[in-house]
Parts: sequence; C-alpha cells; structure tokens
Amino acid sequence: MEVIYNATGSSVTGVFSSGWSITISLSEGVLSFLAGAPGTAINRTRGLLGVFNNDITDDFTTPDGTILPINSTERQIHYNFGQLWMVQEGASLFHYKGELTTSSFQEPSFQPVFFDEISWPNETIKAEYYTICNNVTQCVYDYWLTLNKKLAEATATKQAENAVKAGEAKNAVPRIRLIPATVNVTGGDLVTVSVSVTDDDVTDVVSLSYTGNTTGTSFNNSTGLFTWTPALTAQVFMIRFIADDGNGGVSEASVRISYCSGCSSNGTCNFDRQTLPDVNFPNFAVATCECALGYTGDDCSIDLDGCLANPCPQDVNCTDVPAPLHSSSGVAFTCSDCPSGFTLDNNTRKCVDIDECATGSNVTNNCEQLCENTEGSYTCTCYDGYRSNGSRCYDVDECTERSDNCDQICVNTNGSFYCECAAGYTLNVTSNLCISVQRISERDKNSILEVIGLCLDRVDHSS
Ligand SMILES: [Ca+2]
Ligand SMILES: [Ca+2]
Ligand SMILES: [Ca+2]
Ligand SMILES: [Ca+2]
Repeated sequence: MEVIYNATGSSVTGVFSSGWSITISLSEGVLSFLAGAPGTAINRTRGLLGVFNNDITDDFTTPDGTILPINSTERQIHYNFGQLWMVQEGASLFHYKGELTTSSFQEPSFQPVFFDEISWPNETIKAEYYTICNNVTQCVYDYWLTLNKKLAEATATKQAENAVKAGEAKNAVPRIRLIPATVNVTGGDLVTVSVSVTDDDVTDVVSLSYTGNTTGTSFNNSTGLFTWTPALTAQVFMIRFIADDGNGGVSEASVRISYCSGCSSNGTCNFDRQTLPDVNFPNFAVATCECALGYTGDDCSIDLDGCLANPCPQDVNCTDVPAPLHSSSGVAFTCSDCPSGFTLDNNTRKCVDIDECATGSNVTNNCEQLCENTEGSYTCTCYDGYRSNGSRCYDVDECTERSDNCDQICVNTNGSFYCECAAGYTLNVTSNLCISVQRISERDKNSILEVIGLCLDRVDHSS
C-alpha cells in the first residue's frame, strides 16, 4: 500500500495496489472519510457506501438485498439500512487489543438527530443558517447541532472538495494510442510513431503534447505523426506524450524503446536480449550487441585481446591478431617459436627440450665423438685419451704432458700411449717398470746353482 500525506499533514491517503484508496482528513476536530474505488469495483460493492454502478437508486440495499427507496426518511435510512450493516461480532477485519471486541466500539442504542425532523424556531433563523452555510445542507446540520461556526464552515469546505473529486472521478481520462507502442531502434535509423487520443466524454477537447528527447525528433500534434532519428551513441531516450482533457483528466503514454547503438558496425543488434531498464526510465532498454569475431565490448568497439587467456606455452610470446584480420582469418593470436633448444609438443602445448643426441631422429649434433643431452642444449664429450675442444676431440699426448707412468720410453698413440724399455731391459706390463735383462740372468743363474746344489746333496746321500 502506498501512503500519501498531503502538504499540510491534515490528511492521509492510502492507495492499495488494487486501485482502492481511503483518505482520512482532520479539520476543526472532525474526521472525514473519502473512499475511492477503481473501475474494476463496478457492481462489486455493497454496504454503507452503496452499490458502485453509476445508479443511485439501489444505493440503500440492505444485507438481505432489499432496496430502500432513495426518498426514504433519514430515520428509515438509519434504522432500516444503516443499522443493518452494523459489523457483527467476529466479522470485523480489525484486530483488537486485550479485552476489546467489535462491540466495544458500537453503541446500537445511539439515536442521531435526524435533519429532516429538526423543528426550526422560525423560518428567519432557518434562512440565516442556510445563508451562513451557502446552502450546504451538511454545514447547516453541523452548525445547528454544535453552534460551532468554524466547524460548520470546515464541513462546507470539505463537502465542496469532495464534490470536485466526485466530478473528477466521473470524468473519463483520455486514452493515448501509440502505433507502434514498442520500437526496436538502431542508432541513425528513422523511427515513425502514429499518436492518437480518445476521450469518452464527447464534449472534452483533449490537447496532446510531446515531452521527451528533442534532438532528432519532430511531432505534429494535428496529424499525430512523430518521427525520430536516434543518435549513434548510447544514452537514455524517452518518448512520452501527455493528453489533457481540461477537466482534470490527464494521461500519459510512453513508447517502449529498445535501443541499439549499431554495435560500431562490428556486430549485430539482438533485440531479444536487453539490459534491464533503469528504474527511473522503465521504458528504455538497451539491446545487446552480438560482436563479430575479434571484437568485444558493449558496442563491439574493442579489439578482442586474443592473448588474454595466455594461450601460448610458457616462455613463448603471444601476439594479438588485430580484429579485422582475426575476423577474416579466425586466428585470434600467434605464438612465437619456442626458445632455441626447445620444440613445441603439440599434445601438451608445452615447449620441450630437443634431445640433440638421440639417434635415429632427424635432429643432428656436430659432436665428433660423444654427445651429452642437456635441458635446452647439449655438450660434446670425447673418449678417454682425447680432449674436447668444442665439438672436436684431440688426442692427448700423454708423453709430452708427462702424464704417462712409463719407466723409460713413452710412445704416444692416437687415443692412448704405451711404454717401452731401452735395450737390455724388458717391460713388466703390470708395473710398467723396465727390468734389466742382466739382473734376470744373475737371478736365473743362482736358481740354477741352487738346483744343482740340491742334486749334489742327493748324490752325496746316495753314495
Ligand atoms: Ca474526459
Ligand atoms: Ca585482437
Ligand atoms: Ca637438449
Ligand atoms: Ca695419446
């Protein structure tokens, strides 16, 4: 429910979403009550406020359906109509605190003063009352009853206000018709809307005016033709028409706009998918752009960065492909080659080391003898006895470098060396020492002599 306080705070109106409204106002100590019913309530009301059907003759309908004549006396209306609608215990919509009930607020024995039963002292006094009250019966009644002139005048004022409101309620509101009522528009395109207005009150002269964006618009209010060429740049557009019948009947209608900037000519407008309208501009929505390959952004004006998702292998540079080329080729990015010594594995999309030493592959190395693979490269090595110089292997001259362990003579060979001994010496291959042949003879001779000695001993024993 929407609650509206009037400017001076003397009245409050509650408007329900169904269209019903209740206004309570306070003036000079008297509460006034005004009910407003929506068109949907026609023929659907009963009770003290009567039947809402623009027919006053059945307003005094009792709960059992009996209709009191409209010229009934106030006494008849009070007892035979009003009292019958008194809220029964248990039927009230209100909640009561503590011991209070519906009947706590009722006094069935109360008997009002009936206006048509007042006995005036004389016609002169009666006329004075009517003059003071400007012939407003309710004012005369209140004045006679309370002798409070201010209160009576307030009653007259309220009565006049209510009469105006009742008149407004009877006035049909003009209806605006827009063809089309919804437009899908692309920046730069011409939009044409036909605007017409009708009012059920045949004597009302309705004025129709346009309010909204002025740039690129024109409205002829005699033909009802509205034209508009929206700008290419997105902004909030509003096309609103107001009809005023001069009798308080004012209505407005807005063209529902679904706007598309044109997607910078790099995409297409999708009017089926729109952004949610701003609450302040409920009739304006922006259609989404479906960008062509290579473009992004709300209006497809941004060159899509093909490298954004890091599509290239680690350690490899990614280069974005400009949108026009991306659009025509379908290629969003390019990756630089893997670093030297690495190659791209198409399965894992990683740069992997090239095994330059592998045999049977088309990968080659320039090693003369041995190859040793390393991450990102390789090194050449040589057999024992050779020394590496880059990719080449050179024989180590062990004799010159004196790294040999020969006793006398060193002979260098390709990849190795061997030892020799001078004349008169022989080489012990285990120790590489040269042993004098003379020393061998002496020893051998002693051994022979020892053998001979043994033999002689045996001869001696046998002789
Ligand atoms: Ca009207
Ligand atoms: Ca790009
Ligand atoms: Ca390698
Ligand atoms: Ca050598």
